[in-house]
Amino acid sequence: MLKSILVLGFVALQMTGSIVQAATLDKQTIIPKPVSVVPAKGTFKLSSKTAIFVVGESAELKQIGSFLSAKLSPATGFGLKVKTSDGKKVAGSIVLSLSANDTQLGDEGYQLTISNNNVSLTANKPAGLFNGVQTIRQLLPAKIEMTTVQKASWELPAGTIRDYPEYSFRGVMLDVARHFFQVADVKRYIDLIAGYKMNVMHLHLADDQGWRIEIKKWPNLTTIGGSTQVGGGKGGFYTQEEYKDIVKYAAERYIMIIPEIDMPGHTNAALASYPELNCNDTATKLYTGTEVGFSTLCTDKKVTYQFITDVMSELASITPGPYLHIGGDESHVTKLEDYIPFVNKVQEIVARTGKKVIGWDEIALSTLQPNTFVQYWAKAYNAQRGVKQGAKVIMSPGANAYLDMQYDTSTKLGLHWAGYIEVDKGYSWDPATLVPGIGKENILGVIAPLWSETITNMKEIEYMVFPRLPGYAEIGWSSPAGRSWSEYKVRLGIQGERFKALDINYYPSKLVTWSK
Ligand code: TNX
Repeated sequence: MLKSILVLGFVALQMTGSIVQAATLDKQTIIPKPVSVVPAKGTFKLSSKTAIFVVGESAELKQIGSFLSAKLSPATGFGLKVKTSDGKKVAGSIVLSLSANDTQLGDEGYQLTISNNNVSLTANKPAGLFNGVQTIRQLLPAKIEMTTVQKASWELPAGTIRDYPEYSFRGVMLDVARHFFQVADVKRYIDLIAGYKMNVMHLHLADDQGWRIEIKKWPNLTTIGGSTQVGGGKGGFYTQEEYKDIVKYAAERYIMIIPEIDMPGHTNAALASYPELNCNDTATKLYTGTEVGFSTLCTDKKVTYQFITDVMSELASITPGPYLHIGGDESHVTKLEDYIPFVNKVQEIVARTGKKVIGWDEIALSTLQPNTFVQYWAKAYNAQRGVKQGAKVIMSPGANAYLDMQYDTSTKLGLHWAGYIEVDKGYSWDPATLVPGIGKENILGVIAPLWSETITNMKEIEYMVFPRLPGYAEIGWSSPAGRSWSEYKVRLGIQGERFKALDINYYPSKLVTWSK
């Protein structure tokens, strides 16, 4: 009798949480799923004595150490110090170091080794260490993401993770043109994608409804073109200083910003700002509706190309990344015989800035330069045509990866022209087999776009983005051989606690059992 009470009591204790040992490393629910996980006995326990050591004198490594400390300190209350080490293991610490060339890990991979005494994170490059830091966050209880001191047992299960991405491009696009979003919102979005090891944020900076980036030689673009948005609200724009601040914030999280100026269509904001960009020399009216495909730059005017040269040069000068995105989609009122030479000329203009061109799949109708990239969103035929010209493809298929598509018929925000994308549909596709004739070797990576015709604030962004975003991160990072919806949805459900801790307004899809 007494014995069975004791046994029951023990079982109950096991179930109450705080005294339960963390599940072994191979039972962890990391997203994106790592390449290899080998569990070992024991756990590493964070304490007020734990320090973060970076090996060698490197400002960049110290910054990654500080990032980790800033993530772990608020909830634990431990105030983890970042120190420099000569490489000798210091008991009870987390050690970040760059290793000799571990070719399998590439530029973004890492190895994380956890024992009772130490956590050792190694990588070839700082980006790999930063990715490993995201894994450390996910190995701790979800409360680690909270900003006030929490009670929990801060343990990392022992073992070794070796991990590296399937694709080098993994990210999101945010449309800041239809509705404008403040710098603080863009930064929050950057933080959220960084946690899932994404490394690209594509900003759609100009469309019919608004021009959102300061161009010093063409000031009306922002004073007039940036003055409104869908629905007639006041719009807004980023000064070049603000844009540089976004770029820097992203770079500190190993995220590249790709700026897009859409042309020759989707240009009403520019056409309303400068009469000379119109074939009839008359400025258009500002536009606050949501139609697409009605505007075009005047493709046979000299001033048009002067304008593009100035815009692209200024954009290149504030963008350290190698890409400028020229849009090129839905130019329904540009004749094909004008569109093709236009795109060819714009490729030359961008080449003169030293950058590489990305454009939506329609640009494959033109003659692509060797360094031009095609972003597939709608027409397989266009993307295939790009590949036949030797271009690499970025996968953003509307029917699979558009974050503005509604989840189902009950979703209030968003659109459904490409169909409904429930969380399972968003997850269950493979970039390398989606389009005939386009294989892994032709693909740079995956970008999930959020168009903002119906999206007006950060909480709405979060609702459309979560919980689909971790799925896109996993499609970009993890091998398709190890992916299945039935296994993934369990891991996703457990992320629900993290979404809560991060105060993310996510869509609680009924297809997933969300842990509270
Ligand atoms: C199509 S995707 C567009 C955008 C719209 C989006 C809405 C693409 C290259 N063009 O202009 O915002 O659909 O889902």
